[in-house]
Amino acid sequence: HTVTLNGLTAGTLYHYRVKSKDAAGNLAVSPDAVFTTAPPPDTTPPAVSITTPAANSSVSGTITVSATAADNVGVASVQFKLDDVNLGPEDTVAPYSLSWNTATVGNGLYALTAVARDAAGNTASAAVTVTVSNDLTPPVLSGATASALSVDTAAISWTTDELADSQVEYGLSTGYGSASVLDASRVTAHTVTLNGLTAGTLYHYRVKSKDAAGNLAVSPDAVFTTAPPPDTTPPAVSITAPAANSSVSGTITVSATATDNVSVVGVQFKLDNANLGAETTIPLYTFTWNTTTVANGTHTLTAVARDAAGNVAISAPVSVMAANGDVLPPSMPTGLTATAVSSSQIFLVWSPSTDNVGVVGYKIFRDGMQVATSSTSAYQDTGLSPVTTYKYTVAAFDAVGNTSAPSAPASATTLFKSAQGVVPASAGVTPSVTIAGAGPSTASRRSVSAASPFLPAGTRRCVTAA
Ligand SMILES: [Ca+2]
Ligand SMILES: [Ca+2]
Ligand SMILES: [Ca+2]
Ligand SMILES: [Ca+2]
Repeated sequence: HTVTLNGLTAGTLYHYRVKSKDAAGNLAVSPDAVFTTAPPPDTTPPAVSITTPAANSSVSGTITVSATAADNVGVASVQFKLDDVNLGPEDTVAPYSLSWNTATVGNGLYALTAVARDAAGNTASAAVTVTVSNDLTPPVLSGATASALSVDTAAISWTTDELADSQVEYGLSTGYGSASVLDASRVTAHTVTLNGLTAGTLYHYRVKSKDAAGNLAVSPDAVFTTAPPPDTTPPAVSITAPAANSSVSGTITVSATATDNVSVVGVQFKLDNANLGAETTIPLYTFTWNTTTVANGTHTLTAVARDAAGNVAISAPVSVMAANGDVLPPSMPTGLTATAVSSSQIFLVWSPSTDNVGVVGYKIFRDGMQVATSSTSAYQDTGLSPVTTYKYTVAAFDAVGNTSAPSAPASATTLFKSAQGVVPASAGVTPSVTIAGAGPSTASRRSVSAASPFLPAGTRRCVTAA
């Protein structure tokens, strides 16, 4: 038996029972049973809206396109479209989104659409208009220069008209071969320091900057030269005038020649190791020397040349003889002492004088009258009278007769005259000595009057007369 029921209400629980009657009219009725009609068909489309990007916004680079969608039954998928062309696959799982690299299309206006579909095939769409505005222009590089050069470093600077990263390629040729580490920070004033360069070497370089959109600009080739290696070679210097061992007087020109592998900065003349004037910095290196300012005699001239790196060289010494007229007297002798050493001799000694040229000797004055000269700072005056006081002064003189002031006076009194004689050793004899001579000479010894024979030579007795 099959009976089709029509005109039922959708999605409704129905009770039913079936009945059958045989040919004899016997009726059978089933127990109650139920069925539910199929639910009513989904005819309600989903609701959909684009959450990003905002309508009428400007977009660039890679962005996220996202939408929300809802349905009375269930959203089956969301399909994004760009100007009615599918953009990526259908998204069947919320949240509905898509990563879109806007650089894959040209700049301009686009319609972004999200189409939501339910399982019944109902669809709905929402659209926003966006402007794709990607940076398609590389930075403009300008002012690439190399500065702050040292023996092994260089600073490369340049500017860009927009924010961009920094890198420098460099090498010994336009093939470069080396590159600085990419500085990814985006700036408009770029500086890259190159290290580990070779001194005194020409380098080729070019600078590179990439904007945020990846547009790369590369400068033309340029060059720089690192600073030369440090100068460790001292100058060479020699005195060209005056000639060695020459005699100089008055005002003369001292001159030197100096050379250096780089350059001579200055030459300092020296006299006896003391600076002679200021350093001269301009070739020819000369100094005007007034030789009368130094003592006559031998002096040593040297010249010290200096380069910019501080290397110095000293010339071979040149000896010269200063020979100017001497008008300066020696200094006054001091410390004069007078000591009587006998009845006829007084010993003088004093501190030596000094002179610009040299002390030749000393004049000895006794009681105001010059009585002698001495080449040393001592003198023994002789031939004096016993027990007599003498006053002395001394004055120093140089080779041309310049004489110092006289020293402070010193006085001494000669001793009593003494005689050496022989006294007999006989008991009971009273010795008698007659003072008849001066000094312990043989003659005076002989002149001692005594009643005894002369003693053998070398035997001495001294008797002082009272
Ligand atoms: Ca629906
Ligand atoms: Ca750009
Ligand atoms: Ca040098
Ligand atoms: Ca003198």
